[in-house]
Amino acid sequence: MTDTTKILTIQDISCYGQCSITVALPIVSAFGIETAILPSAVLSTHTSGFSGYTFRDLTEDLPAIREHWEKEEIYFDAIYTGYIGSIKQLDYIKDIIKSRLKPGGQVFVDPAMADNGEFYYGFDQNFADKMGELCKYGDYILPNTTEACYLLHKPWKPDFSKEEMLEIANEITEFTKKHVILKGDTHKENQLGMIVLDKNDASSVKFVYNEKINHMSHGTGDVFASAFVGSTIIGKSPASSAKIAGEFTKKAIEETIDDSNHNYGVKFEKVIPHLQELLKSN
Ligand code: PXL
Repeated sequence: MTDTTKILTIQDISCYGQCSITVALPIVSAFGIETAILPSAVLSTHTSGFSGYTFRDLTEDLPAIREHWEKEEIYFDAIYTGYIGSIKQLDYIKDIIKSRLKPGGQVFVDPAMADNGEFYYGFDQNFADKMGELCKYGDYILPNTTEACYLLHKPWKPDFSKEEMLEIANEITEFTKKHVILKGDTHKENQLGMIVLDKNDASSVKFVYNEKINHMSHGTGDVFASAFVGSTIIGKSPASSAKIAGEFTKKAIEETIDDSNHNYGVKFEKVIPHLQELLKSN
């Protein structure tokens, strides 16, 4: 990373609810990285646990924003995508990557579309198949097991064995240029794990674990992905970044767990002041 490293994140703005851009912008910025945003949609809240939310689709703004950035010669060192508002945007995002990513720049794709065996509201297999095409532009992909199973057209279950996780991680390499971070390994008691691997290096496979907190929270995938992107860009290895992001997310859940009124997201803001300690010890 240099003083001028710039990243672009493309995901929705959920005005209330601690997810997507309202998580990515503060977390990636906390790593000292200049962070530009491209909102894929504006919603009054996120779609998990709220009803009657507004949804302003910004699909047709994407090419117009790209064209303006082309005129201004604005480029990015990395592009990080999350929740995407429509199928058409997936093609527009490929155009943005081709046009605005600096040579040698890195792409992070979090195929945020499903969890716990189900699609988020509004997504389906057709979307997942198109998302798979965007994933193939990724130097890093960060699916949970539900998203991986939809990408692979495989049945999902809440608990996969270590061998099954490895099989999914290997199969999902079809959808990345290089790295896989497969989240949601539950085979070890009281631990939440992930598999981190580089598809071009058979010896790179690592299981990374964090203590499991038994609490269902929204937005944790976005907190994890944002902390992973920040750590990777400042130069940490994929396995260290996964550990740091896992610890960051675990601490955010711990900050939230005793507040029964706070079930829509996690209090990641309380963890930002501890980021430097996390970086030093990993
Ligand atoms: O955290 C993923 C996410 C992002 N954006 C919106 C969502 C969700 C999950 O439900 O609804 C709008």
